[in-house]
Amino acid sequence: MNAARKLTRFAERARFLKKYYFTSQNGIIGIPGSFCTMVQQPQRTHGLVKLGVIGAVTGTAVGAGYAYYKINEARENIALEGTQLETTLLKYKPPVTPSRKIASPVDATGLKLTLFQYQTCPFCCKVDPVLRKEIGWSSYKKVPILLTKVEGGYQPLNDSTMIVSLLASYLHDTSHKIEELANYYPSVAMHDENGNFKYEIINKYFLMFNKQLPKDRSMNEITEERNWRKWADEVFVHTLSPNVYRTLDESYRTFNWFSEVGQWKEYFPTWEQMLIVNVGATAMWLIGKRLKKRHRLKDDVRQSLYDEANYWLRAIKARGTTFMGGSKPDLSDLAVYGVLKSIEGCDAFQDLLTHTNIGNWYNAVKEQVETHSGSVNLSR
Ligand SMILES: N[C@@H](CCC(=O)N[C@@H](CS)C(=O)NCC(=O)O)C(=O)O
Ligand SMILES: *[C@@H]1O[C@H](CO)[C@@H](O)[C@H](O)[C@H]1NC(C)=O
Repeated sequence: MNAARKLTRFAERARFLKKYYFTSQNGIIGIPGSFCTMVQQPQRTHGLVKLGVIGAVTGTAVGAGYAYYKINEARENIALEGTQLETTLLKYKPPVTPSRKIASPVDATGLKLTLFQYQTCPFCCKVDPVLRKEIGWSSYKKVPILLTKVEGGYQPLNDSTMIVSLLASYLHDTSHKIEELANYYPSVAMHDENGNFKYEIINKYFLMFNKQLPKDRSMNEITEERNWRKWADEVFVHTLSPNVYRTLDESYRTFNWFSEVGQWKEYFPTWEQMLIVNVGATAMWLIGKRLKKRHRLKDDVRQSLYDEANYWLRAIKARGTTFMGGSKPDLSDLAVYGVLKSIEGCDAFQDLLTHTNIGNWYNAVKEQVETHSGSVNLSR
């Protein structure tokens, strides 16, 4: 099982998931990369085992060796429970060439940021609107990662939600240093509800207001914003994969779109690109079915997508404002927008526009994001 998991993860990260990244010279933004499978939990590989994709690897010898290794690893992980990772600075910038640089004329933050991302990854797209953002140098292996230039080096920031919370906290009170704020968001060792070991930034949805609550916002609004951001990460995002990889045909179209947006033609030889699209589309179509079960989507997965979108829209309607954040998008608007932005070129997105009213809200956020890129006052 574990060998299988390793192989799957390897395949995921391997060449066919080409990454690119971005630098913002004096402020905000980044852009395209490629695609994100959005299958993060290890349990997903059990399906693949059944599919016999890697049956041969699970020989008994390997199995026994692995079992021993795993038992030890599990013991060590239990000993780690509750401990925090040190936040380390990089002395030098990793030698990667940005695929795009953005210098905003209206930036007043003085921030120098480099975003490592996949263009069509929902988590990455969440960071995109606030700012935007390759990773052999990092022991944290997911994207997005944001590199921020600080005194004496570069501070890597790990998780999309934490990145957004940290930057919003910084913009709220720029007297704080980024590296100080990073210490307020520690990665803590823990075991999740399935007993899997992981590091979690427990307070990642919280902004550090430093005793000065924003004057124009009620406690209730702040709490709501947090809950909706959580909903975007824990509920809404899970409706995507089963939808964009719903049928083999759809899965192919989705991959062709990734290939376009990620400019795979420029980055891979034709044969490799074909391999990626074919293997990727097929694998994700299969994995999509597992994810549908795991996240208990309806038989008609589109319906689940529409239902969640409508749940979101009803809440905005109840407020009587254009955005969840009022007359300007707040961080929850940006989170939901980011998630949807990652599937903009998919059939599922078009269907969502025809079957729900989300287009008005989506375009309104889009306009704000596009006209405010580089602005300090993005989330007010
Ligand atoms: N909680 C993380 C999730 C990020 C994530 O799962 N990123 C995917 C791409 S969409 C990834 O890098 N996966 C590689 C892996 O899991 O090893 C966040 O919000 O940033
Ligand atoms: C990011 O993750 C790496 C590896 O898990 C860790 O060493 C580093 O301290 C983390 N960064 C922050 C800011 O927590």
